[in-house]
Amino acid sequence: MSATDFRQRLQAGETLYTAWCLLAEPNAAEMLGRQEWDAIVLDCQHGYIDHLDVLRMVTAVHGTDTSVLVRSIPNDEGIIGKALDAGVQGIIAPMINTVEDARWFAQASNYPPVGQRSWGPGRAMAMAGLGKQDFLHGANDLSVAWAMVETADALDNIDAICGVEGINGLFVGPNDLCVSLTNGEHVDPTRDEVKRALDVVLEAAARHGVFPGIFANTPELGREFASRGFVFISGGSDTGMLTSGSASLLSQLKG
Ligand code: 3PY
Ligand code: MG
Repeated sequence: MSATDFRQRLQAGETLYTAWCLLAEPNAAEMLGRQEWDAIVLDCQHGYIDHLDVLRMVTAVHGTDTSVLVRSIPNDEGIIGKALDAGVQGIIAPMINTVEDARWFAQASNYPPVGQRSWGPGRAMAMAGLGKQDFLHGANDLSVAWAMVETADALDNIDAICGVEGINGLFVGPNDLCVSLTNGEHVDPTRDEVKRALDVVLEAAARHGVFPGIFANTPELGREFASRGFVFISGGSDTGMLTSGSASLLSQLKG
């Protein structure tokens, strides 16, 4: 197993677990990379991670067996190209609600003829150990493009979204999905509306042969999602681990 095997491992039927980084701290990413996480996600949408941080965090994790993915920013194809050029194993694109959004995302993450990714993969090509020609022809299969399902619109358009060539996975954001399905009333991934929506996502993923992934707010939810058939599951953020680890230590210390 190596960090670059992310897509092959999913194809082989493994269920992979990822830590979620919000802090722009290469050393923290490296510490997570040295543990048993299959992957870490660098969150450029809600985390404090910018273009340059992505490069620094990817290189910090290099040398471990942990894969690195980036959650991109809506309507920002720059971060997608830069992250792929830095050698990440996948992009998780938020708020892919329509077939047009999915096409935009597939264009940004794939070289022609599938998309319009621009050439300049210095580090990614070195990591893959490939020359220019082989990288140009192989790169589209080296990473996974995850379209985030976070709204009622995305559910309505789910078949069109996963039918777009170059989209390899659906990744559910159950918090935003709950907000959307309850018209701004609730943010609770355990609600029945969300549970029913997860079946829609799992069935569409199976119909189209794309990977189903999901963000889990708690380990209990993560286990439930794995048993339902999700194959890529987030299991906690760096900030959450810092807070809960610190709270547990303090309570042991002070009694
Ligand atoms: C959501 O649950 O909406 C997410 O985007 C998870 O990060
Ligand atoms: Mg979200």
